[in-house]
Amino acid sequence: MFNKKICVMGLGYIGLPTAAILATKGYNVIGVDISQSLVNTISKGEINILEPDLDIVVKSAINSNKLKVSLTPEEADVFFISVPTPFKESYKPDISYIESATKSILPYLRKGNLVILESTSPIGTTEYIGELLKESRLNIGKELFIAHAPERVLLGHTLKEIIENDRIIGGVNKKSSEVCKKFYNTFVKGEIFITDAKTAELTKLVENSYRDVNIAFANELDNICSKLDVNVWELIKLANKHPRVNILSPGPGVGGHCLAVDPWFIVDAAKDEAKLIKRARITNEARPDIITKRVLIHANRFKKPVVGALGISYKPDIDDIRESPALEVVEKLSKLDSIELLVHDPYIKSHKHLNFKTDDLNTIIEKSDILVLLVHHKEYFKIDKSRLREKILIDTRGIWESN
Ligand code: SAJ
Repeated sequence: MFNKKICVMGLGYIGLPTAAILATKGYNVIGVDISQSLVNTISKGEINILEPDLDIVVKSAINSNKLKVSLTPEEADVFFISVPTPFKESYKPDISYIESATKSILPYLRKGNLVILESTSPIGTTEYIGELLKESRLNIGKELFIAHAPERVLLGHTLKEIIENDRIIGGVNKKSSEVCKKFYNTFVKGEIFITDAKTAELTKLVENSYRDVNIAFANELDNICSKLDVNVWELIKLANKHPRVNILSPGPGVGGHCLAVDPWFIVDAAKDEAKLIKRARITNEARPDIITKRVLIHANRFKKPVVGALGISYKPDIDDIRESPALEVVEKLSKLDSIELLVHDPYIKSHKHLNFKTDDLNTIIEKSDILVLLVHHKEYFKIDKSRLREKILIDTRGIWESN
């Protein structure tokens, strides 16, 4: 089995660690990406994202020659598609990256190949890949196996979760599911459950929508508590003492490329039915504005206050700013002439999309009249609270207010 060749299309947050893991398992892996600079970086054994131990695994995979990277695919036994699935205007899913990755592997397909779609996808995408791949003249489901195996990893825990998480596999037919399951069993320790392609697609979307709806509930509680002048952190802590209550944490909104995107795919597919899912998205999307207004209410009491914003990434201890609500708050604040804004993030010192520069944490704490905590990075837990006594604190993550 391990002398098989694997072609991984898309070397992002999922594709690269998957390619590196497969290479260290002994597979011959060719990793493909459309970005020349990314291909150059990885071919040197380096990486461009912050993910524990990924640098070590990629370096060893490249050095052992088991992982090669390229701009174009090659013939292989198994093809992975792990490219982004964003949305376009009006929250319509955009599967153009999947389409072009699928078309680009067409000339390399042979009898017995397995094509796996790992990207989170709108309902019907796996079947559609089957349609596109008919051009290979291979009999789909008999000579060419196609399955959706949605990724489930939590950034920051990627290497462990790729191997340990249970997986859902939905093939275009039963044989495709079985062939795919057999392959995953060679590197996944978690249990593997087989279903059809459509159910696998919806399962993945539902997992992230479930979390989004639950966070929306927590965010709504924060909106309510702010109106009623109740400490939301104490409220949630107390309510969670009930054996069947487990409320998540409010925050400045919901970021990342999953929770903030995937629920819209369900709304798009079942507009009239997915009412709660849509409402949750709207509630979470409104949060950056609500937090910005909270800052302004305090700022208006000063002539030109110094506002220190702590954290830019979409969640703690990563450098990912995709759909980051913290970044949205910072961007809104950076447009105001009535305040002087200072920004800090331990993982993001500068970024081509940011129109502000980041400052030193100590300077920010010293100079700020108002401190708004947007991301609960480890470093912020270490701030000496006596230094915060004179400041107005807007703690969107509850690290100062909860105790
Ligand atoms: N957040 C809150 N309150 C909470 C928990 C999270 O505001 O109580 C916010 C975070 O700050 C962040 C956002 O939600 O902005 C999303 O963070 P996350 O840690 O919940 O999830 P992701 O987006 O990093 O990863 C999710 C995971 N899905 C689920 O937990 C159901 C992961 O397993 C998926 O693989 C991933 O989406 C994906 O790629 O789909």
